[in-house]
Amino acid sequence: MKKKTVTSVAALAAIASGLVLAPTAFAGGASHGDAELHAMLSPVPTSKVTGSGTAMVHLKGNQATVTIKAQGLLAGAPHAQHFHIAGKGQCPPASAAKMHNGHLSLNTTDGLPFYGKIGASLTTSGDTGADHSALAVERFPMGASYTYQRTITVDDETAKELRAENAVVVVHGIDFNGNGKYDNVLGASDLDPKLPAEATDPALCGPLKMAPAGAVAGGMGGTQNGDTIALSAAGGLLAAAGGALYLRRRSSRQS
Ligand SMILES: [Cu+2]
Repeated sequence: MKKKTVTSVAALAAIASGLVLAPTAFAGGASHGDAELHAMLSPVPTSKVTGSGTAMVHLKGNQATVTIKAQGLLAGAPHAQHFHIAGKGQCPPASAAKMHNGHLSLNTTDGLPFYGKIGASLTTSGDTGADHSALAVERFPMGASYTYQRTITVDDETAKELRAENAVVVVHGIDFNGNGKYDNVLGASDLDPKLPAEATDPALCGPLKMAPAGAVAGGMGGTQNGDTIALSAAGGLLAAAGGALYLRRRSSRQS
């Protein structure tokens, strides 16, 4: 009996590994249709940020409906936020930090090799371009916690990078020394010498990945688990199981 159990487990593993391959190929072929992307936002290493967040993007052509929920940020301060593109589609590791004004920290430039350049500025109103609105501090969300939702038009390169899962959501603005405001503890900003580095250093970061097919209606989160994606994308047979797994993880994360 025991041997038979082992065989069954091996068979299941073989099936599961086959399922992992199929949706990967499928995702790679989607180039023009609607895309649903999710990201879990985590603190950037060395930032002293303890917050978190989620991002969801529904992309239809070049129209991106963006929902970002963030918490645990510096209160009473604006938080620049962008799609970063054309890097490695990753958030920077602690090893990317450098000494800034005598403190090991990670400024926006330090992270560029990982998350890439700005593709779109996720402002609350007006222009969303990478060039003119990257630091439009009066048009970014304010406060420790916020929910941002806006439909914007992204350029062709950003749309392509979103579909290629090579876009990263970065929320900026940290309080490295915990004094409740942006100051010059880390020197001047690498992006604008008129601003303190704390105002522009990356705080939260999350790579945008295609949402599990069965989880689109469920909303936020849950894209970092390859097995969840595999189960959901496998189609009718396993859709229910994938959805249950997704919801269970979702609720366990929130508790
Ligand atoms: Cu940014």
